[in-house]
Amino acid sequence: MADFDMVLKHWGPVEADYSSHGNLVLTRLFHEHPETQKLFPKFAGLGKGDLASNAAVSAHGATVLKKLGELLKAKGNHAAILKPLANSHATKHKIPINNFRLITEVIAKIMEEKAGLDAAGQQALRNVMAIVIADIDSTYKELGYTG
Ligand code: CUP
Repeated sequence: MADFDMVLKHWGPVEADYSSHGNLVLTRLFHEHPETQKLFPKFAGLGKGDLASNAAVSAHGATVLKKLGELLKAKGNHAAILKPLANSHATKHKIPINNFRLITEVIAKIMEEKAGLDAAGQQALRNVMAIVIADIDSTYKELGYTG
């Protein structure tokens, strides 16, 4: 089975509640990699309990997971989705490329816990994200952003 489909097979539980899963992803990312929290000025001062109940954290987490859902469903034909995203993350949000690798590992773990994504499914997610991240990196380089 294609990598996209292996992940999409377990997408139902994520899609059923993007906000809760999105909050979990960002809260876990900030806990495991505290420096990533500083990339979000709105969230920078929040402790763990505040993060879990913060509507803006849930909203951005939901945005991230919805984007990933769109990318999975595009099955590699994702240039039109990814270009604007890479542009805004380079020029506006200034998110260095390695953060996408960090969030990939967090999403793999959350999907294991909450959606039963097994080891092969987690590898499939890493494979999909490796392509996505390489494409973001190309746009970053075109823009002269060295993140
Ligand atoms: O949208 C958004 O916001 C994004 C999403 C995505 C991209 C790519 C892939 C998948 C998803 N984001 Cu934001 C991202 C990120 C952040 O924010 C942070 C860190 C990392 C990543």
